[in-house]
Amino acid sequence: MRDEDGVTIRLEDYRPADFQIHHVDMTVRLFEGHAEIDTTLELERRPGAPADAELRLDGDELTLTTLALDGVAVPAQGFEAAADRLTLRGLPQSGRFRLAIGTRIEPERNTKLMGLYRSNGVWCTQCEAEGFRRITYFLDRPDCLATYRVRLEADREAAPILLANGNPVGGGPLGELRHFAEWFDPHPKPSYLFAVVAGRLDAVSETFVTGSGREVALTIYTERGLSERAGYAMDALKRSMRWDERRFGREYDLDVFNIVAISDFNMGAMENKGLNVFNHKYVLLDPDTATDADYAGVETVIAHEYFHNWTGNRITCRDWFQLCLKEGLTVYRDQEFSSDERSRPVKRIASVHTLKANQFPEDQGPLQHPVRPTQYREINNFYTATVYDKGSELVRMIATILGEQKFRAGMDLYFERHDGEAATIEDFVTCFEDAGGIDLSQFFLWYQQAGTPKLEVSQIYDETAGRLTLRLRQSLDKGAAGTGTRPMHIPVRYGLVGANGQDLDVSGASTDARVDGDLIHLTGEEATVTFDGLSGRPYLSILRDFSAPVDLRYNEAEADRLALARLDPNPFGRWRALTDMVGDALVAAIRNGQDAAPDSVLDAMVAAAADETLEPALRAQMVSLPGETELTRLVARDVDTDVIHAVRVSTLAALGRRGQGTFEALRRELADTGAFSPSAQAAGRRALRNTLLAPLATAARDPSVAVTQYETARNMSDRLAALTVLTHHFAGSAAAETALGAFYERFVDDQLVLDKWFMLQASAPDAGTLDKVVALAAHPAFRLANPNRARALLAGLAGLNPYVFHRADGAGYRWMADMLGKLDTLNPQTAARMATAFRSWRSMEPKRREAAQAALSELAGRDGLSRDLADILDRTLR
Ligand code: 0A1
Ligand code: ZN
Repeated sequence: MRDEDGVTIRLEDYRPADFQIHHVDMTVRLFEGHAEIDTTLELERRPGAPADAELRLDGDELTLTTLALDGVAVPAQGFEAAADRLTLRGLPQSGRFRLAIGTRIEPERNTKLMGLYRSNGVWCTQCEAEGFRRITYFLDRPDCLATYRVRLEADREAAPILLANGNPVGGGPLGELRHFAEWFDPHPKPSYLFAVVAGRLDAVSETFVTGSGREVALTIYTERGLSERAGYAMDALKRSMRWDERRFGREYDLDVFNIVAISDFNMGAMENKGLNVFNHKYVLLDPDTATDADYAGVETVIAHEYFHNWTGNRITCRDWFQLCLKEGLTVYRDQEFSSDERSRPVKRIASVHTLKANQFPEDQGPLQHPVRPTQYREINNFYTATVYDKGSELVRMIATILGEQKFRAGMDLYFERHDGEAATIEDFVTCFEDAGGIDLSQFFLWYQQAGTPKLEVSQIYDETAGRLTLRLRQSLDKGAAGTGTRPMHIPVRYGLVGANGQDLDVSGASTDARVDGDLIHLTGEEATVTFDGLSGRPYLSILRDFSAPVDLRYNEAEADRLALARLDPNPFGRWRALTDMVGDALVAAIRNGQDAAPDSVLDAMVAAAADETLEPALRAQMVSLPGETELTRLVARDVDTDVIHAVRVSTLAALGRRGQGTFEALRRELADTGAFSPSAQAAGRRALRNTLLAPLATAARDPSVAVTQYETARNMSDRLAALTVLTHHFAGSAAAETALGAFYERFVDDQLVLDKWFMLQASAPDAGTLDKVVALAAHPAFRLANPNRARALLAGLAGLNPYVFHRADGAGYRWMADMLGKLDTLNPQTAARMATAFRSWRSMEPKRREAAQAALSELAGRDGLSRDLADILDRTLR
């Protein structure tokens, strides 16, 4: 299905494989320096497949050692073997047959971290999307489901623990030095969910009893000496399992559930059936080394991978174009879990913040693609914010449109209808049409049309008639993906807020659209909604809870925003009004050469921080200024990051001056006393207290408040917050250098904390940062081959530090391009991912734009780039 150019894969070319693999029997023999894999496939020609169809198995950097058909070596004319393909001809026309394939691989040399590799001595695998073909030849596509029996053999010293998917079925010694273990997974699965792990690992275990009384042994494995930090992850796992039973009626389906935390991993984690493999960053926590954000991240990722057991594993994807079928849905589920476990409005605000920060720029730039793409060159490059986060928003909109009960009925139908299948987005959406008795064909455009729709809102109030008229208008540009611009079905949740802060009754609205209580279904280009009999002009709280992922354009009076920020009964609405006001004020200051945002806006932030009717976590969100990266997005064209930096810093200091008394009192009141709790409530108090640190310290032009906090901190959230203020606002000062040095000494043996140390320095908006980063790249603790460490430095600079990355002299771009070139030779997937930092280069002012283009073009012109990196660079430059 590859194109003439040999690389483009298209959705329209999908067809099922000619052969079916019913069962896989595998023996993995691990040795120092290499591994031998013996695989027996139980195959059958698919009914209707052409009689002359060849069996074409995928491979990637493989060496074939043996090949036998039903026990007889295949003669040379019967097959063709290359590193990336094994082709067999003349296979039986009917009935099952067995193909035995031997391969030999070198996990130690696998720096791509795809397939079987070694991380800190531990053998582990990553097979999504196309890693299984780096272990053996296979129909490495998600619609080929098979049962697997796996036997692992290894040295007993080097690998006392031997794990694979499914349930353990046997094991024992093999002579004096070696041993084996056997696993059987009864659930047919695609190869991307295959996993084995072997090594010296510590463990924590607990038992979980499912709703129907089945006992499941839960174990989390870590590198030696770290299992004490897995307690919170275990707790999160048990809560996830219970939640999925309650909320979606989904029970776990094997006797064991294993999680392994490893230190070299390209992504966050992987949902392999019964054997999840995690980047240890999303497992290991304790108060001394992890922040509250880390705790929330672990909870979310543990839940996400667990939820995949039903949405991804039991029902998988027909092809990789359907990736959002499992990812969008599973993100929706993990977000719902966090909302139920923590605070719904705080979680919603955090998700919207992430969506705008990561997905909006993607959707509005050169890497734009529909939630369900129709073509790709390298599937690894489609694990994007659009597939995950916008994909989740689409599921959320379906839930909003159907309402809670019908949505649940649709989910039940989906599980019932497609369990054990490899499904499509059409299959998924049809379940909600059937369960909801509703036509979602227009809604389906959300999966097909790329780009963020604009939603323009205006209002007219007729004083004498007591009539409010709302106008809504949607539009969608043809962006880089070149998909359609047809009007979509946009659910717009709203409220009318009276002067006393009460929601008015809106049931009497008259409209040319469909209005369902507080939900306007905008399906045409425009709609008008009219409310009569009002005794005064209400405040319009629009797009409550961000009911659709749109770019809201609402010419809202500042007085309305100030009022809504104070009294909207919908907490999301309060945050929305305030942050839109703050964002607009900063953009105006940046564009008009003003020093800082006006006092009226800052005072509203101070008031929000002090509002005791709101939970502290929400107050922290409301008193946070947008970061420089966010401002870069908001300014959108002819961006000068020096100006952004200057205005943001003066605004921060101005905020500290306006709020000084309030903030100091709050910080005293919220001071850390008593024992550490990772609860959302305790974390919210820390968040509010720590958010106030930067404005206070910058206003005082004095780091001492941060120094004191650094020295007295009793947990990582407080310590890191103080260190961030020191390194980012007092860079190069003795106070900052002393604290950085002390931090390094204290945590020199802790890989996860050292990542923070690298990232903090790379993300400091300071003229001296680039030199520092160059030196850090030569630091003995820096390892480009470790994705977390590489990300700390490269994404710390290019993703979190626009002031330095977008330096007018182009030095930031050149450094990044150079590092990406080096990283690409080791780990193309991670290099490609980090190269996306260049995606907004066209929104820079001309000088920067030119410098970025030059750096990008130089890199793109190099010989031997990976397909991963070349794909990102080509699309970014196109
Ligand atoms: N399915 C995983 C994400 C994932 C994708 C690719 C990987 O390759 C290195 C690893 C993980 C998830 O959504 O959690
Ligand atoms: Zn996922």
